[in-house]
Amino acid sequence: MTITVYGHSASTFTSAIFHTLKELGLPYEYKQKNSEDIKSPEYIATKHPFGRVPFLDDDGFQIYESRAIARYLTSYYTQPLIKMLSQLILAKSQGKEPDLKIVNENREELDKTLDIYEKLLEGKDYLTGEFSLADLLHIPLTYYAFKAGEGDLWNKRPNVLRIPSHNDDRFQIYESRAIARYLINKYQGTKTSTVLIPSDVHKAALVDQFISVETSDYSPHLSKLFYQLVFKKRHGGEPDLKIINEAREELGKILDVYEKLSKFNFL
Ligand SMILES: N[C@@H](CCC(=O)N[C@@H](CS)C(=O)NCC(=O)O)C(=O)O
Repeated sequence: MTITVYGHSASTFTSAIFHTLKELGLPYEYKQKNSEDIKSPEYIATKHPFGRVPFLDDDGFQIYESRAIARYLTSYYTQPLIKMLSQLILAKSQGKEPDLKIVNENREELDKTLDIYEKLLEGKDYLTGEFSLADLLHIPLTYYAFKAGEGDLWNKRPNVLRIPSHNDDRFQIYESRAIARYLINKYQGTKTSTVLIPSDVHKAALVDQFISVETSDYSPHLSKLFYQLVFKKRHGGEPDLKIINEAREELGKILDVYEKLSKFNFL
């Protein structure tokens, strides 16, 4: 397993990846990239189409957007859990017999990962010391693991047992994207067959990547246009042409990159 991070030491986005890797205890190689490197046609064509850092290569799997990278790295925890639960919950709910080989292999994998977590969580209640998105992302799957009768994996480790999880009766959450993700994690596959976040770790990471692009590059400019052209007008205000033109210009640049990315019908 070779994880390579392309980044810059002064980049806060890159340091988010360093912290994630350190917390997860994962070894990695680092390549420092300066502002010229990341604007080179080669870097834009083969790594990051927006010409930025950080960028991550995990044994050939490539991904950009720091939040998506961080979430992808935490899937080292969720992957064996997903595979185990796909047998214990999903297969059962479809009237199939769970494949015990898959269950056992992934339980073993998870056991090793939870040993690392047990050490990481020594002397603290949460992964970074305070409750954060990192802990939140662990909640839905861990909750299901307890429901599937696999609670012993957590119960035998006093530090790991503090990962919030086992009861979402009073679970409350805000922020639209986090709510959507929680609902998908909890209900995907139970009501319809539409898959919004694929279980394949690479496909899921790429969905994250584009959710992050949407959050940081696409929606902010579009929101400004919407506010000026629709909301303000509706409430009798005068749209600000300077804001409209700036937002239009910025959005145009982003859509130019999308235009190049659109090989398929969907992102
Ligand atoms: N939303 C991106 C932001 C990445 C970003 O803006 N990185 C900066 C360095 S801190 C960069 O590469 N800037 C060069 C540029 O935008 O031209 C992420 O989270 O990865």
